[in-house]
Amino acid sequence: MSSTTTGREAVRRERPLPDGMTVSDHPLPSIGIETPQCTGSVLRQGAHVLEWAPASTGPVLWVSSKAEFQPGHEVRGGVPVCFPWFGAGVDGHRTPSHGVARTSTWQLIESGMPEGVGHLLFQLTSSDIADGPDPDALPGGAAAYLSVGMADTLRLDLTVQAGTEEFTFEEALHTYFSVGDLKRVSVEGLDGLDYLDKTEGYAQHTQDGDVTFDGEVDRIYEHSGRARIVDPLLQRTVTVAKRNSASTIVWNPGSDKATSIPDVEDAAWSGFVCVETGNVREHAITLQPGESHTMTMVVDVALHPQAD
Ligand code: TA6
Repeated sequence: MSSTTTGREAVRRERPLPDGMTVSDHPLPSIGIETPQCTGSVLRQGAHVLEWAPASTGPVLWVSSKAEFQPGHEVRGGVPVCFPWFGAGVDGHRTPSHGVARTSTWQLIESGMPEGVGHLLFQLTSSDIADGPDPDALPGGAAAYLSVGMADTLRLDLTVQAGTEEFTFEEALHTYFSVGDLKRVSVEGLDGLDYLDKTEGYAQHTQDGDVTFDGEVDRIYEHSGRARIVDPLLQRTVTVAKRNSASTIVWNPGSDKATSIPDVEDAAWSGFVCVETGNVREHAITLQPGESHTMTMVVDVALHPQAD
């Protein structure tokens, strides 16, 4: 494939897409999905689910109005894939932040509409990161696969396969959820759990009750179950279920820090919350040659119309 192949040509050359899926080059090479139950879009760069809107609830994911859609630049919103490290990595010195996967172009290796579910499977190998900031980030021929299943639920499976060498990695699906007004939102399911508070140098605390938001929240919870984002203004509860994930990261910059984030409108901080499915820090995964690991996230939305 010539280096000048555009996203549209690349996707066409890889395989014809099923009805309901369309290729676009703007703002970045992406695949639009329309099923009987939802619409959505996925960027080739980062195998990055950008939009997901069930017909019954409307958009569930948040994308910054100032998101930068440039090749090799992280996109603020949707579901960035953090891999093979989270933040600055376990040693605190890795760059770019959150790893090389989210700014690399993954290969589309499967697409379909099984039983009306929009399905895409992407692959990331060493050749896909060779021209990036850390060409050695996938040792021994390791590879990653992201399976996307879009319907009235959103299912993502991130599978990592070790190659010929032992491979230790962190991972997270850094999901940005739209909310009506974060000051009125609570996150349930984390009560009584220990967490590391990044705003306090990773000091350890125990969650007392539901998570509420008054200022910056940046916490890594010891959590392998479900979390629920209860949104009274949008009159809905978003449930984030998962498998093979020991870390739940909850993040919002708050009003003060939001002003220092160039691709977030100052006032936009109250319109989203990140509830991230991951395995980070002491829950980094180590695979022996030939082993693989799959982390799964399943999101669904329940409406609860109520007198506001
Ligand atoms: O998910 C929490 C976090 O690690 C925060 O510390 C904050 O840095 C956020 O990710 C955003 O990271 P990004 O690299 O997307 O700006």
